[in-house]
Amino acid sequence: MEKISLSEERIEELRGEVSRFQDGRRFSHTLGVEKEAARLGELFLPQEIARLRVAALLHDITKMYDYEKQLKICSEFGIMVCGSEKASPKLLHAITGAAVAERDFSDCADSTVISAVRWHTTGRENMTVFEMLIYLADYIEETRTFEDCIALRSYFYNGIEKAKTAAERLEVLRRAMILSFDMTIKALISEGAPVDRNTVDARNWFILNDISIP
Ligand code: DGI
Ligand code: FE
Ligand code: FE
Repeated sequence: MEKISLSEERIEELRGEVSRFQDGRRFSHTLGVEKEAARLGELFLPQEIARLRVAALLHDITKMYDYEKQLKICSEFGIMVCGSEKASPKLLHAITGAAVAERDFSDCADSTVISAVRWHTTGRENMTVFEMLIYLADYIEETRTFEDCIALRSYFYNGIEKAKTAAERLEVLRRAMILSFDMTIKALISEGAPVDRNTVDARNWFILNDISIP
């Protein structure tokens, strides 16, 4: 694993850099994800809190770019855009975000951070716990006011309050991940929108597997 140094000063500076990529609303969301990722880190990966905060700050780095710009970045990086991503342009920001994080923030984005940015929208089968925490933080951070986000936040924290052991906490995380995919897939179906295969694979994987911390 690459060695990166993440001082408090560098994280503070990164916050300023990211703010230049985002309008006020999006940046508030980013700060909300940073805060939530740190909270989830306390529960599951206390050694990784600094890196989780960096991944949270970078996760939507290209979200403000329009479809044309997303496609341009993909072509610059030689990334093939498949049919599913063309049909759902919102999926592109996770792909371009990972590429831009790797190119422009290499002093603080190692492969763990980059993969968390890459998979924060759809999830994937065999997700790492680090990826799960960024995905979940994005869904439940405090500035999100959609009904599904509020429901998932309550479901998760009510479960955590009752969980007594590390294994029980991981089970709460697993169930929260499944609920998130169920809600996203239902919403996409009700809109008549395509569901990315990674989202479906992720849901099935969480249903069939227990989570463990390596
Ligand atoms: O970038 P954010 O708004 O913070 O959140 P995000 O990266 O989770 O993106 C959320 C949007 O992406 C939301 O409109 C639902 C959509 N989305 C998530 N998973 C899928 C998806 N859209 C399609 N078509 N397929 C998916 O699997
Ligand atoms: Fe996003
Ligand atoms: Fe986000």
